[in-house]
Amino acid sequence: MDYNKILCLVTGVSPHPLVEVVAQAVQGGCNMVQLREKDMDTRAMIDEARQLQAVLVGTGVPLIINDRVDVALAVHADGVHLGQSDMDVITARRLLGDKAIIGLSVENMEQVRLSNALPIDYIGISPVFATPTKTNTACPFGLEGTRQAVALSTHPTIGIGGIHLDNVAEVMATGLNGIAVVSEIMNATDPLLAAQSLAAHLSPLNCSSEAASSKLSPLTYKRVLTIAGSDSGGGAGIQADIKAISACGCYAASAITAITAQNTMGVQAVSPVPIDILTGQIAAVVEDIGVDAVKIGMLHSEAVVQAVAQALDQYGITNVVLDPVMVSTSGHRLMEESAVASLQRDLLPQARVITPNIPEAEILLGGVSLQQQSDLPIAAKQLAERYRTSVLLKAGHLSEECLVDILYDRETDQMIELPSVRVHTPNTHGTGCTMSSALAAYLAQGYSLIEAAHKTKDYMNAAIVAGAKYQLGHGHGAVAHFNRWWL
Ligand code: TZP
Ligand code: MG
Repeated sequence: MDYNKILCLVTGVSPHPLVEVVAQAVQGGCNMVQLREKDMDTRAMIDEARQLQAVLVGTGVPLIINDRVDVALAVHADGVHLGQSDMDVITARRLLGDKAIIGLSVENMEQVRLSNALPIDYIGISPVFATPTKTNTACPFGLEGTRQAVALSTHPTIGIGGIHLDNVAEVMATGLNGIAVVSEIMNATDPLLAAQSLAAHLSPLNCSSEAASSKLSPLTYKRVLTIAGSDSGGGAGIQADIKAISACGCYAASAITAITAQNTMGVQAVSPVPIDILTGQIAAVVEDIGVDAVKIGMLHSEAVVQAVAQALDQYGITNVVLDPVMVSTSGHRLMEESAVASLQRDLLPQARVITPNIPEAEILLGGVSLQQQSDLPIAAKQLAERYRTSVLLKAGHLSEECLVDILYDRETDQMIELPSVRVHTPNTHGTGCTMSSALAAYLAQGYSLIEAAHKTKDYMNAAIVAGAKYQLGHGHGAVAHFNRWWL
C-alpha cells in the first residue's frame, strides 16, 4: 500500500445508497474505504461489508473496518481502523496477520509518540478540525498541531475531521500523507465530483513540506509473469491472466507458449511458439522487470515443459502457481500425451501450489475416480505428497449446488474449504486461468497461501456472478474480470 496520497472515504449518513456513494467516490479517486458503523448489528454489518467488497473487487482499493476486528476477520477485509479505546493494536495484529492494514487514531502528541513503537501502518490524526460529524472528539490538532504530529510520527499520517474542499490545500501542506473524510463526500450532491475535487489536491507535488517529501518513494508494482497460451477470444489463457492479474492489483507480464485460434465455441487451431522465443520472453521479463510470482498455464509439449522447468531453476523462482491445463472445457486436448509425464516429473514439484480441476486431478493421481465432495480432501493431500506441492483442488466438475474447493496448504499442513454457491451460467470459459492468475497476484503481494486462496475465491465468485449478466459469443462466454458494476 502506498500511503503518499490516500483519500479515504469513511462511511456515514448520506442521502445516497451506500454502495452507490462508495462506487462513485472510488471512481472519483478515493483509494481507501473505511466502513464505520457505530450502532449496527453484527450480521447487518457483515452484510454491508460484503456489499462494499463486491463494489471494490478488482479496483485495488482496500476496505478497512472501523473498530470491529471480528467483522474484518469474518469478511477477510483488508484491515481495521482502531481508536484509542478499541482493541489494542498488538492483539489486532496477532489476530489479523502481517498483511492487514492497521490504522490507529491518535488524539494528542503523546499518543503520536507512543504510536511510533506500535505495529501499525498509519496513524489517523483526529480531529484536525472540530466537526459536527463526530462531536465526542478530543481537542482538535489544528494546522500547526497537525504539522507537529506529522513531523513526530514515523508512520504515514492521515488527517481526519472537518476537512473540506475549501481547506484541503492547507491541510495537505502540513505534510500529511493523506486525508479521510465523511461529510464532504457522503453528503455531496455529486459524490464522484466531490472525490475528484479532493483527489486533485493529493498529488505528492502538492505536499511541499519536508516531512511529506521524506516519506515519498517511487511507486513499485508487484509483478506477475504468466507463462501460458494465447486465446484469441480473450476469455482464457494469457488474455484472461493479464486481466485477472491487473484486476487483483499487480503488474502483468507474459511469456506466450502457444498461439490458439479460439473463441467461446472452442479451440480451432494451436501453433506452438518456438522454444527459443519462449525462453527469450521469460529472460526478457525476469532480467529487466523482475517477478514476484509466476503463473504457469498451458504448456503444449514436452520441450516447452522442459524449457520452463529450466528457466524456473535458472532464476531461482519459487513463488509459482501452476495450473495443470490438459484439456479445454470444450474438450480440446491442450497438452500432448508425452508432455504430461514430464510435467509430473520435472515441473509440478517446482510449484508452490497447483490448481487442478477434478479431471486433471484424476489424471495426476494415475487414473483414480473422484466422485464426491468427500473424495477431494483425500485427493488434495495425495497430490501434495506425490508432487511435493500445495494443492488447490477445484470442485466445479461435481454436480453439487454448493461447491467446496479444497486447499491443502503443505507449508502449514492445513486443509481449508473454500465454499461457494454454483452460478448457473454458460459464461465459465477461462475460470481456471483466471483463478490461478488471481492466486498468483495475491501471492505476489505477500499474502500467505491461505489468505491468498480466500481472496482469490472472493474475486472469482464476484467475477462469475458479474459475468453471468453478459452475453458474449455463441458458446461459453467469459467471466467479468473487471467487476466494476457501475461501468
Ligand atoms: N473521527 C474523527 S473526526 C471524524 C471521525 C470519524 C469525523 C470526520 O467527519 P467529517 O465529516 O469529514 O468532518
Ligand atoms: Mg473506534
